[in-house]
Amino acid sequence: MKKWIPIASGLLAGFIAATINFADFSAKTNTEAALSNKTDAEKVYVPFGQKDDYYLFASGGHSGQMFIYGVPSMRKIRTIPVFSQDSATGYGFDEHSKKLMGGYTWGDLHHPAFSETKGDYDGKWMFATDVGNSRAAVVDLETFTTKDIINVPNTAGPHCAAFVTENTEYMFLPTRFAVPVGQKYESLDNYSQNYRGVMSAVTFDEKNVKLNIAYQVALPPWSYDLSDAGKKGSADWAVMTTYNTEEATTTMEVNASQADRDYIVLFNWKELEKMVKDGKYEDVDGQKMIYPEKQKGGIYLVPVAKSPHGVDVTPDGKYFIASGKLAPSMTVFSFEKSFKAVENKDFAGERNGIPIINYKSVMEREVNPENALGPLHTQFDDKGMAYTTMFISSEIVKWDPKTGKTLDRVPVQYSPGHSVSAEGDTVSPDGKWLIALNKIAKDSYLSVGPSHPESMQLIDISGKMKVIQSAPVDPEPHYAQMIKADKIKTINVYPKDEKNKDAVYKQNDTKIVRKGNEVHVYGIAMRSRFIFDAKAKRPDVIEVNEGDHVFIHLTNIDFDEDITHGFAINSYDLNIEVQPGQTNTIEFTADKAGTFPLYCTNFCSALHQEMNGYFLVKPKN
Ligand code: CUK
Ligand code: CUA
Repeated sequence: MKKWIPIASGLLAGFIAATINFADFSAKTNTEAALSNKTDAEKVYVPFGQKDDYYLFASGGHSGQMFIYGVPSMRKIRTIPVFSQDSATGYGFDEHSKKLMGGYTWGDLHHPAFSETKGDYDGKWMFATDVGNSRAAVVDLETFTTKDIINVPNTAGPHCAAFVTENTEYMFLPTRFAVPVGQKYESLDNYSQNYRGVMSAVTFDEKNVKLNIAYQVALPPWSYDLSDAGKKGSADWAVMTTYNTEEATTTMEVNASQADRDYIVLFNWKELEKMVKDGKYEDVDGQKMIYPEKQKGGIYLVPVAKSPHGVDVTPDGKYFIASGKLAPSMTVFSFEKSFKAVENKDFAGERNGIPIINYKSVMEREVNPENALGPLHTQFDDKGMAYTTMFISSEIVKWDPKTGKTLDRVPVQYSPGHSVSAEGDTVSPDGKWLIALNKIAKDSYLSVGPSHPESMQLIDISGKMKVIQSAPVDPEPHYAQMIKADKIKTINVYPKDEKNKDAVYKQNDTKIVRKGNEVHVYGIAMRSRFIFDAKAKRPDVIEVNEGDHVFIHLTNIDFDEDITHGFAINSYDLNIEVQPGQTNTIEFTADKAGTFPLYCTNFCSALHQEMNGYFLVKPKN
């Protein structure tokens, strides 16, 4: 226990020390790079015509997007806009995505999570949450597009999420910042009484592609940091770390690190589900809210070294491992012992009405690799070995959760947050690659000024750990998941949807319909022209009156892979795309009179440059 204290009080010193260390590491890694032999190069070389073995889905942090890379080449393949506008794809401009974004322009995407079947990634859906504006999203992996976004009420930054249960029954969204229920005004003097750290249980309706909030839990007003769902024998349970159990309301850096202990919240979601079924909740603004101080039996606290960050469940579902952040240790806890402690009411009092499990009864071991500082997150290989990122000492430490023995370590450049291993969050990780998601890329790439990109370093973990490739990445890879490429089944073109009233597939069906001051254009995009009204003198011209409310429904009738068309109106700040076979709608008010060229933004044929027309807005008088 004593070991935790000196590091905790010296966090700042630790960060400074880490900065000083950069220089030595740099020299060492450069020499290593110079010596890197052909075998390493061959390992990451994916010749033209061949494809990568894995997809990497990396969080885009405050870019609000998700980045897709191929592994092992580390080539970037795609950006999927999720919470932020993206003019490259027209995301946030067309009606569907504009509605999804709910009036927000940006997001802070932290933890991507694949849908799972029996604890294995099934390659169908990808979930993510937005810490910036408290939302949750689902991405369809047939098209790599965002399909639904919901706002999560009573929550201020669902940072912990998203981690899904074994069969995607739920993802749990605990809050990073405690707020009063309903986010109503409340003096911070009443923080402990009136603020709450609400966790939401979100379900996914696959048939209707809708995210829903099943219920919420009004946890104590603490910060919830990371979570993970149980597996196999612990599948009904989930864990999450807390900090600021001090309930500090200012100068958090100091005040939220006072107590020696914080907690891991251990909860049984089957029990919570039952409470909801039995009506053991309160209706709060239409949400089913469970108050743990009133409804006992589903939620427990496990003491842990102060201010833990990550908590990760081992692939066999037997242990959960908390990382110290301020303490140089990883603590391994036993699920089985926890269940026993719950059964025997082996408690050491309670906090806010929630029983505290006896630390000694459930703690399996505290692991302190020599001079390893700032453990944050842990991943696993096919043999159940753990790989923990050390933020302050800038390295990955491989160790055995069953013995606590350090097996290997490798320096990374620098300050890794998460790392991700191939199929790393499943019940059967592949044991092939580990990617360090580094916060600092200093000395890694050509300079682009005072601010650098982040870096992702590919580590071969098949033998002794070795960094063999590195790729720059935009802010900010908080987390990523890596899936076997053959699990993802994309579609080539959007199928015809005869039921879609906005879609037009034949040139002669194109038309412009006026109803009062509303104008509906049913148009077609094809190589290499727009047709808005085939019967008109100029089929590629839209003419409206100033003040008209305009809807342009556009269908791409090139049912041909990769023939995407864009649609932009010059000086009107509008841009959407239609992928092969897709119909998209853009809605706006023609509030500027004048002559505005419209054109295809996506290079689609030799005559792409000719794919244009005019948007004419007749002035009012
Ligand atoms: S957090 Cu960024 S390093 Cu959002 Cu998963 Cu730990
Ligand atoms: Cu269509 Cu360029």
